Amino acid sequence: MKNLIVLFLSAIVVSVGISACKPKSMTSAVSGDAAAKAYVAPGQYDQFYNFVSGGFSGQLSVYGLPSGRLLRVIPVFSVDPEKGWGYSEETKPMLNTSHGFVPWDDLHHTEMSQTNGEVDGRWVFGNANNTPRVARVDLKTFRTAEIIELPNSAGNHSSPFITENTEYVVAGTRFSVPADNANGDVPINTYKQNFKGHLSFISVDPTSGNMDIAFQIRCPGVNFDLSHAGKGPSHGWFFFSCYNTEQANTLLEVNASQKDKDFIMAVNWKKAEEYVKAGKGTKVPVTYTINRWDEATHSATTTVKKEVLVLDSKELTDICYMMPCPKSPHGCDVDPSGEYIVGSGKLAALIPVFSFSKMQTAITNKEFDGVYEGINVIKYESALYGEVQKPGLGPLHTEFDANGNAYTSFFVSSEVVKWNIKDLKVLDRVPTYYSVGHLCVPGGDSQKPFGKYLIAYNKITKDRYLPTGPELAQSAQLYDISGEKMQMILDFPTIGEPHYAQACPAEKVKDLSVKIFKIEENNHPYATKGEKDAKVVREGNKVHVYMTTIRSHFAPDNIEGIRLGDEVYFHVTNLEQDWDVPHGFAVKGAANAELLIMPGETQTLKWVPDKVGIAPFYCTDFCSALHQEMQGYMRISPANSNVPIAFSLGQAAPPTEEVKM
Ligand code: RUQ
Ligand code: CUA
Repeated sequence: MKNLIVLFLSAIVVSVGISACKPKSMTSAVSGDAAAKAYVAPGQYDQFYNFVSGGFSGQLSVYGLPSGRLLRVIPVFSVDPEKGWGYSEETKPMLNTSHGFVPWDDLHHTEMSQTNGEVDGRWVFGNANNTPRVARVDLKTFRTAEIIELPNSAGNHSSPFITENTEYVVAGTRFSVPADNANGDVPINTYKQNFKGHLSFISVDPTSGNMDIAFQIRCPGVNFDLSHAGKGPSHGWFFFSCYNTEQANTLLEVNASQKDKDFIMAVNWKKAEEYVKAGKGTKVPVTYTINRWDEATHSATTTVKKEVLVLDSKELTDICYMMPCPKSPHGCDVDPSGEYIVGSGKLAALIPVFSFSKMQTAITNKEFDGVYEGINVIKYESALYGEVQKPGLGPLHTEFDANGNAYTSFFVSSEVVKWNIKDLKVLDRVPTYYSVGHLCVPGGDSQKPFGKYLIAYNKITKDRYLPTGPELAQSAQLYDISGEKMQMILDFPTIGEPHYAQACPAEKVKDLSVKIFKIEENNHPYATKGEKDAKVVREGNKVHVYMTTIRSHFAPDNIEGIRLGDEVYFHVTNLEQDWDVPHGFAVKGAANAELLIMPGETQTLKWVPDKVGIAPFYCTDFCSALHQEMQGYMRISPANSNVPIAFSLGQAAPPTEEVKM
């Protein structure tokens, strides 16, 4: 058996090699007619926003479709010196975890909030695959508004998928590990006894969007890979693909590929809610953080939580059910009707499509095929609607259009295959360049797909662009899917590694986009609302600079009286009330990044001077014809100096006594 698997795996490796060379059909070139479909004239807006996960960049990038224009990179889990994210005092708390400040993560999936099963354009969620977290990005500001950590978890991959009214965002642990309150100092080969897989159901406040963990479900020690919520008739259920049901703890590429079938776990979360209400959960001591951005104070705060409510799938046996799914399922996708659940087995030669209604009947009639670690396993045939035969090699992910069609990506055979959900017949196939992972159709995992385009996010780029040394940007490919046949119309590079993405019509987002922060609503404790209030205040060895910016100067721009050993906090308020006039702020030698301060906002840069002398500072963002003049000086004296604090603007030099500006 093992040999067979090795053979099969090496066959895959060989075929990857082949497909990654030159495609057989060279009809890949985007023809003039096709290119016109992706052309958006200068000054014209795109029709869709596309929110693309950045993978190991930890960020989220925003593209316009169909042009493929990169509109913005939103920092989420990784520090971003360009925007001061994780460098300014206000943003640092956003990256706090129970491990302290964590400056990086691996964002795999994005999911937009929904109302009545339709993308509503309010928020985009993202998952952290390393230090398990979920982020919420506010689409009014295109900023990360909240990051919540997940206890009892390690690697959060099957996330951040949501229910049809954004009641919950889910997260299932990718690595099973001992629970946080259990003794984790155990031999790794006691995996089967000691390792557990927890699912988190994160509630989302419908008004504020604030997240918290409503409850967790303790599950067997498998690897949860991907998930999707039921919709319409299956609303109330969630589906998770599981691999490593062998519960191997080493050489998973072989040891977790032993079984013919792993599982898709169906979770009745409405039932779980009932158990929570009935007091069936256990409060378990844990530590996790919730970091929230406050738009009024332009600052983040961290709350440390000490407890989580856990339901046990072994005791409450009607919450979770296993559906056997061929060969290491990856994608787990629910069609717009909510009736069909598509499992994509990475090593399977077919695509199983499960029927929600058949699954319900099977549960009622107890058509089970044994029990897996206390969880009933539904008979494969009892839950199966049918199989798509010979679709391609290495199916990964499926998206849907509004016309009853499914689109599945095939990593090994580098193609996208369109098939009909009802009769399971393959309708069309197009090559991708190369080795496609996720797909995205605007609204393609909601009840109301907008269709029109499909984007393939590829893992291997090879010869698609001009060479840039050993490292190449990953590629995305845009297909027009409005006709019967898919047609590639654009090929564009991405930031980091794109995994899942979301897209929606521009109208859902663009008119709500904030242009400035109103200065009178700025409640930052160190805000300076006019130049006359600018000042420098010493408090022990801390020096607070209340600074303002407006085209094209800082107030104050000459500062004296700073000493070695001081910590200097520049609280910079941008007084502009005009769209697209940020000012930047940077200090020579600061072990820090720049600040980029939006109109009406206050941000703080901490600077610890390390040398006696003069340190210049300047505006980093070209804001006016006299941007280059937007600069200033600080004088740093020895630790024992008695040069008093002084500051000025528009005077030749500050007198060495306190001055009024
Ligand atoms: S993954 S290529 Cu979503 Cu991390 Cu499938
Ligand atoms: Cu302000 Cu350049």
